[in-house]
Amino acid sequence: LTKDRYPVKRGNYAIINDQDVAKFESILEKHRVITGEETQGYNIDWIGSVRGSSNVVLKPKTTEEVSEILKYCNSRKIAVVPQGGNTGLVGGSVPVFDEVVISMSLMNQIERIDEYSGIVRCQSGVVLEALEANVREKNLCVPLDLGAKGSCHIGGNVSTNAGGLRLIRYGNLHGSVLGVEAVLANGQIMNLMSNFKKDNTGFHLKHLFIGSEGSLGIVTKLAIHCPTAPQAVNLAFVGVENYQNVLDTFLLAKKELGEILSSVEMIDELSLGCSTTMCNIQSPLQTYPFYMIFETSGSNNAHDEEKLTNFLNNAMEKSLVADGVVTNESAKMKTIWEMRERIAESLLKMGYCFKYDISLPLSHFYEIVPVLRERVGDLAKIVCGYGHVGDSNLHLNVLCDSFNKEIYSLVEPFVFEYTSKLNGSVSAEHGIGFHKPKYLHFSKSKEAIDMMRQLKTLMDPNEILNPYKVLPPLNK
Ligand code: FAD
Ligand code: 2HG
Ligand code: ZN
Repeated sequence: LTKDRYPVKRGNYAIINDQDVAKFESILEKHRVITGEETQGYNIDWIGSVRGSSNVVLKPKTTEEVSEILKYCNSRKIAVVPQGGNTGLVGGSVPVFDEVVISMSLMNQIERIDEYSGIVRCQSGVVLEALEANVREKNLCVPLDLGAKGSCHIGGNVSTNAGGLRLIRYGNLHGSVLGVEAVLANGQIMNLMSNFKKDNTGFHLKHLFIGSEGSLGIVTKLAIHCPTAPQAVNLAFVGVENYQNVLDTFLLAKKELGEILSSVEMIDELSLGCSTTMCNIQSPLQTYPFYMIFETSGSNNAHDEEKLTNFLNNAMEKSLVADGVVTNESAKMKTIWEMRERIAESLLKMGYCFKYDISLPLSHFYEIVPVLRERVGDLAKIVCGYGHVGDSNLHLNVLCDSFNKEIYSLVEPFVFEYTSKLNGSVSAEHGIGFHKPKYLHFSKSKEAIDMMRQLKTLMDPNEILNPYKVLPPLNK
């Protein structure tokens, strides 16, 4: 499967033998060394785009165990892949060949929630939704929310610098994560934890681990600033006739909702059709070419509700919005969010999906969807676009019955070239993983890639950490 799609050669790594397994069993308890049939699920990614053949999954509980494992693997030149909730969308979380999987799922302890400062310290394997539930008890919220929250780990989020639905409000994790603890390839523990927002003590090394997708170290702990949970949340779901109106409605929202705006999403007609049909959800609106979600989070419900209602009325008066609803009823808000958050799952249920996650200037944001639709013609079932328009991040999806080489060659590298010509980013939030190393140069200069490689050599000279991912092969 993999060989056919991506011709890569297995690196010169050791092949696991019985002594290696015995060593792992001596570091961990025996039942935390998984071999054989049970390793299957750890070998395939969420979208079914990469299938490895690893026979060993390790489940450490402590930083020291991770350190022991890596020290040994480095000495034997055994390749490893760190795995969080395995919800990554770029094939980065699974082995390509027989790399040992280091699953972080048992490193799920929350160490401290400080309700005064909002600073939370935890291990990296805490599931995002569980972290959210725990901090809510102290009237805080995690500054990150995404459709995969029920499975993804906060450590996986940090390692991919995940964006999600509220980045417009809380910024990205380079701002919210105050410190990390990470284990380097040689087993050395890097304590870069901090309990403060302000800590300008030389180089901010933690940033190397935020978004480096397990290629420089394994994140074992982190400190994250959690803001106070909003007392009032309101949602508007609107139908829009054309993309220019999407842009102008966004502008109006920023002007009229300013400080309480917490999410701005856009969904095109085909994308919404997928989630409503596949997940059997009844949309509160008729069919429109575009839909937008505006969420406000504030501290006074009457004030926020009034503002959001006025915004909708104004947008309708200006003929920017064709129809819309405003709600703060939790069941109704849940339905609206489900229509948005379950698009990825719905597309997956319908066939094989080529996924592109690009940053584009807003003036050209949606153009690529009809362009690509035209380019692939009847070969694809659906070409659709949706995403975090408030952050200039488009999710472009090309759905077909199964992996199809002809479509593949029509969309890649076309999408990346198109993006690059507009000075966009070939990966807005999902990362580079296994799918995109050869396209990195469309968004990064040669000098930047060279420095990335030097850092990799410094921190992981044997290249045991997540090989075949992130960095382009040397001969490219
Ligand atoms: P995994 O998928 O297990 O791993 C992702 C990468 O991080 C891999 O390279 C892995 O090796 C590395 N890694 C994982 N844990 C560690 C660790 N502790 N130390 C070092 N490296 C590690 N992403 C967004 O940015 N925004 C979204 O809105 C969004 N929505 C999604 C919705 C759905 C339904 C799905 C399935 C995915 C979505 N994603 C989104 C992508 C994905 O959820 C995120 O990339 C998420 O952050 C991955 O977390 P994870 O724990 O599943 O990591
Ligand atoms: C989202 O925002 C995710 O829903 C997934 O980032 C995007 O599947 C996609 O293309
Ligand atoms: Zn997204």
